[in-house]
This record gives sequence, structure tokens and C-alpha cells, in this order.
Amino acid sequence: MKRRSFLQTTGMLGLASPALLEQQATVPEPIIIATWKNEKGTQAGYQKIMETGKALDGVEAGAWVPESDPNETTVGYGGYPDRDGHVTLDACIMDHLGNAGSVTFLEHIMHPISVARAVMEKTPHVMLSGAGALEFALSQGFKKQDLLTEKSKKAWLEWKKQAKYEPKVNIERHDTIGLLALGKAGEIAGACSTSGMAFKMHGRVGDSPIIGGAVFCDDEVGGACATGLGEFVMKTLGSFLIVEFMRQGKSPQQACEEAIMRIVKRYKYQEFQVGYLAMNKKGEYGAYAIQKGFNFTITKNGKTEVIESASYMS
Ligand code: SD4
Repeated sequence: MKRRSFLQTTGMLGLASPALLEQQATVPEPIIIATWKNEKGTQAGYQKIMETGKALDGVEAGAWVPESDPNETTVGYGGYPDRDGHVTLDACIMDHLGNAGSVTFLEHIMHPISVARAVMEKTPHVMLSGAGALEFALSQGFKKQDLLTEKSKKAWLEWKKQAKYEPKVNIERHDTIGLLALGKAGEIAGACSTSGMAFKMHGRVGDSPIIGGAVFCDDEVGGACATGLGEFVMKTLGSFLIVEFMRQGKSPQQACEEAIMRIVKRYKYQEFQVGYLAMNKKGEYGAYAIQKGFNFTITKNGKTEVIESASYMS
């Protein structure tokens, strides 16, 4: 017997209300999507959702992969430092109940996403920053580590030879991971983790720890996440905007396009990249970017695919 007709039958026997049955019958398959080419991240996240059922566990596990990969130079360990040589990390996480946690300007901790989750689950706050975030992380048993690899140090020393004050985003090379997932109950969660813009000013914080900026989830609607020039994302509160567009009836694709247009209409966008990813509660997703070259990764039904995003500039 198919699941839907089984549910209908049991419903007729008075075991559950028709509304609940309809909801159960339309729960989509678990799915996880991530910005850029992050196959190992979405696979790890998907596997976690299969184990625990929870979207929140999935997005956290997905972020762990680039966070501990020394070759990913824009997330966690091996991330490019700021202009003074410090690797400073931003991350945030949000669940389907509207709970959120975030860390910013955090140094020495390999998995900032898990510190963000601990902020969400173990403190009355949403965001901890800098020395306070580190102190909290250490109190929670996280290990203090040197995150600057030889490779990233070399790149920084090379950059210092010219040391242009204004750090421009290289539109070809971003790996900040933003993730959205639907768990086994169809609930949504989102996460983001980054070392921020390479060679940024010391103390600079981007969109990645900003709830509503780099990540926003609303279990009535869906979720969105962002990558690219955080200043544009923050000025337009991109992920929140996308979720609100979806609430108004736009598809994830239309919502991402509208949010990019908001940037394009107002700012000098030509040399910068922003990429958005959105997913609704049906598991439909969309992506859009300012520049060509943005892609995203999806794992569903155990299969993983990297998809090129459409963009405003050709
Ligand atoms: C930031 N949004 O710090 C991040 C950078 C990024 O891919 O996404 N790079 O502004």
C-alpha cells in the first residue's frame, strides 16, 4: 500500500485529522543544498540527516567539512587571514523554531558553526563576538588551535607586498559555505561559516554571522543563504528578504532574482559577486548571482549534483 493511501485509510478510521494527514503525506524527501562546489559537505550533511533525522544536524555536519579542510582558504582552518595576519571567523545557524546562534570575529576555533550552535542552545543570546566568543568556546570544551596554515600565510605575505587597502572580492574564488536543509519531518534549518573576505581590515565582520543576512529560515516558508560580498548582503538583509519574497508567493528562483536586483539597482555591483540560494518547504530550490561563476551543490535521495547558477551579468 502506498504511503498516501495508507494515511488516507488510517485517517478514515479516525486515527488522525485530515489536515495532519495531508501534511504528513506531503513531507518532501530530506534534502541539503550548499553554496559553491561542496559535495563532501552536502554528503556529510545528508548522511547526518539520515542518521538523526534533523536538518539542524545536517547543516552543522555539512559546514564541518570545509571548516577543517586546510585547502579551503575561505572557511575555518586554512582560511586566509585579515590584513594583520589573524584568521577571524564568522558563522551562524538557525533552526525551524526560529532559534538562532552566531559567532563573529572568533579566532583559534576550527568549528565556529558548532560554537554558534552552542550559543543558540546554551545561552540566552544570539551572537557572541571576539574574545568573549573564544572564552565561551573554551568553556564548552572547544580546543584552541592555530588556524593559519603555511599556505595561507604565504598568500598573505605575498598580498602584503602591495597591500592594497581596499580588499576586493575575487569574483572567481569564494568558498564560504551556506547551507539549507529539510530534515525527515520536513523542517528547515540553515547555516553559514566563513573566514570572511581575504585580507579584510582587522575587526571587519561580514554578513555570515548575521541572522537574516547570510542565513534566514522560517518553517512556514523556507530558507535562504548567501555568499559573496557581505557588505551588499548586509545592506539589503538578503536572506530575510528572500524568505519574505517567498512568503508573498514567489518561487525560490524568483525570490533570489529579486534580491539580487535589489543590490543591482542600488549599488555599484559591477566588480563584486553575491550569490543567493533559497529553498521552500516543498524542497524546491533556486539560485541567482550577480556574476557568472556561482554554483551550488545539492544532495537528495543519496545523489549529489553541482549546478551552475544563473546570473545577472553574462
Ligand atoms: C563575507 N560573505 O565575509 C562573506 C565572504 C564570502 O565567499 O561569502 N565569500 O563577506
